[in-house]
Amino acid sequence: MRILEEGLVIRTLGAAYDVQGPDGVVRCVLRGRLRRQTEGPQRPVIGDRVQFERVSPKEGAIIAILPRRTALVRREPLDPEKAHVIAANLDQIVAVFAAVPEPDLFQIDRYLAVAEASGLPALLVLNKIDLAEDLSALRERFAEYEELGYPVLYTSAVTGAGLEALRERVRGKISAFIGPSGVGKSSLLNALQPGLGLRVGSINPRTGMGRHTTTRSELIPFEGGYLADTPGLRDIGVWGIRPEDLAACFPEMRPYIGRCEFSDCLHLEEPGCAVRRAVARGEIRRRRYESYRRILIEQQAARAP
Ligand SMILES: Nc1nc2c(ncn2[C@@H]2O[C@H](COP(=O)(O)OP(=O)(O)OP(=O)(O)O)[C@@H](O)[C@H]2O)c(=O)[nH]1
Ligand SMILES: [Mg+2]
Ligand SMILES: [Zn+2]
Repeated sequence: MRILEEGLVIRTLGAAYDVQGPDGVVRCVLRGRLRRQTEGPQRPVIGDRVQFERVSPKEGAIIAILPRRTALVRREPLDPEKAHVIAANLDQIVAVFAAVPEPDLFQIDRYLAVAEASGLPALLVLNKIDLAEDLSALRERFAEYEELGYPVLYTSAVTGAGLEALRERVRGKISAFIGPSGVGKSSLLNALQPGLGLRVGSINPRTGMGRHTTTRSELIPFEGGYLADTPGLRDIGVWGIRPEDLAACFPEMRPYIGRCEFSDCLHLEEPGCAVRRAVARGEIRRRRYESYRRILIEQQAARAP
């Protein structure tokens, strides 16, 4: 008789998957229909709940992926219908940036838009505040994100500053740490969970940039939830959100959607645009609106032949 068990995919290793079962981690291969699909949404990803069959105490085969509650999705710029799922069943995104050198707000806007497009709440972490000369200026600069509803945390993996607040935010949830390479995602996880021993990169002193130290995503059990360490993303600009869906990824624009003269308004040059009227009246920050425009134009350029 076949006994099916249920578990959580915590690591993907090419053809194999580590599944957290009720009594430990089981290394699984894919079986049946799942195995014949080489790519796409039918492949297990971290965070997936799966049914597996054991072939030995520490080995098994995944039979089925259970329905996903949420999915962090990356789309092909040239074929937005083609979606790659990065992680399933996340509760939130922790978008990490280094406070020094000062992060590019446009890049932050792009990460937040990606979280919104996947329907995931996001919080913003500014790490390396031990290197910041003027923390209150930094706080002032990032207050606009708090106004939009994104919590902003100021942390240092070196001094431990802000780690308690971060711990509070991630406790009992499944959170993915995403952000550029070298900002300290793995370092923060190591600081939250002493003994974890994730590999941490060296920084090019000239550019201040990292070197893609983390190469694959994994879920780490943490205080009743899980933390996902992910590789630094070189470019989150090509995540292929559909043009007509982008405005809804900016929370401050949502109240104006559907109030424009044209129902297919992309809020660029169209007459009677409620979004641009709100920008002119100061109800939407011009800087954020410019980020919206830039993302839209980038996407269109990526899609053009
Ligand atoms: N001064 C300072 N340095 C830090 C801090 N956090 C991380 N670093 C350093 O930044 C470098 C990169 O840290 P990682 O944790 O590897 O960065 P990452 O975001 O995981 O990078 P990838 O895995 O490449 O995406 C390392 O040299 C860390 O020691 C911090 O809070 N303050
Ligand atoms: Mg890392
Ligand atoms: Zn409009």
